Amino acid sequence: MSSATWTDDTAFETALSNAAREVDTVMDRLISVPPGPEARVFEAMRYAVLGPGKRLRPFLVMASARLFAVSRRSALQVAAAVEMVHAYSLVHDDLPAMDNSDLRRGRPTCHKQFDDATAVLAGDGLLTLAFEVLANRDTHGDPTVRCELVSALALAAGDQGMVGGQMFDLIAEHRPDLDIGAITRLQRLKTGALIAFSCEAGAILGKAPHDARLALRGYAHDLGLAFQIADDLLDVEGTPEMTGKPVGQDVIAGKATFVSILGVERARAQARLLVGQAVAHLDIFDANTELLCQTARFVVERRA
Ligand code: GRG
Repeated sequence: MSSATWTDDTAFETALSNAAREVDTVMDRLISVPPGPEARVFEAMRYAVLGPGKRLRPFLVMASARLFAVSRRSALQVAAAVEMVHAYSLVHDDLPAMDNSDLRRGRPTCHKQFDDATAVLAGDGLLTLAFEVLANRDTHGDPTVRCELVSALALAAGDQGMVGGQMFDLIAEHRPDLDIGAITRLQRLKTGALIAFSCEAGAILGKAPHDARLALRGYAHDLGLAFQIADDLLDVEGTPEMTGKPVGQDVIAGKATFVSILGVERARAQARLLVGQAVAHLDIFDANTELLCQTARFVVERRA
C-alpha cells in the first residue's frame, strides 16, 4: 500500500462534493440556452449533464492535476469536458435502441423527459461541445497541450475506447459464455478508457514525464476494473433507490459479468485487491496522492 496518508471519509466526501459543485458551475456557464427553436436541445443537454451524479471522472481530473500543480481553471475545463462525454454516453446508452432505460440518476432518462430524437441530439451536442472546450484557449495556453488533450479524449471515447466497448457489450448480451479475459477487455474499453483519460489528463496538462503518465495509466487501469466490479455488485445487491437506475438488469439479460463469473464474494475480494494495486502505482509520487488513494477506496465501497 502506498505511503500516502488517508484523511477521513468526511473530508473526502467534502472534497468530492466541492469539486462537483465547481465543475457544475463551469458546465452551467458553458451550456446556456439560446432563444429560438434550438433551445430544446440545450435544455436536454443541461438536463443530462447537470443532473445528480457523482462527478467521479471530473474528480479524477482534478486529483491528477493536483499532482502537477496544474491551475484549477485548466483542470476544471477538462473536468467539464470529460463529464460531458460521460453524460452523452449515458443518454445514448439509455435509448430504446440500446438499454431502453426509463430511470437514470433517480430521474426519468433524457429520452423520457424529452423524446428520442432530442436525446440523440443532446448526446451529440454534449460530445461535440466537449472537444470545443478542450480546443479552447481557456483550457491551456499551449496549443500542443490542447491538441494532446483532444487526441487523447478522442481515443478514449471513440471506436478504440468507449464506442468500441459499447459495441462489444451489445454483442456480449447474446454471449453468456464470455470468459473473464473477454469481460476484462470489454470493460477496459467501455468504462476504463474514459476513466484512464480522466487520470492521465492531469499529466497532460502538467506536461508530466513519461514515468508519471505510466504510473497514472496503471492506477487508472486497476481503478477502472474495480469500478466496474463494484457496478456489477450494485446491479446484484443494490436497489433503484440507492443507485438511481434499474438494477438486476444483467441477471435478467443473462449477461456474463465479473459477478456472474466470480460470484459475489470473490468479485468483492478482487475489487479490493485491485484498489491495493491501484494505490501502489502512486508510490512514485512524493506528495498529493491522498485524493487519488481515497477515490480508489470510494469506488469499491460506494453504494450508488
Ligand atoms: C453509448 C457510446 C455509448 C457508450 C455507452 C459508459 C457506457 C457506454 C454506458 C453506461 C452504462 C453503464 C451503466 C455502465 C456501467 C458503468 C458506468 C459507466 C456507470 C455509470 O457511471 P457512474 O456510476 O454514474 O459514474 P454517475 O451517474 O454517478 O455519473
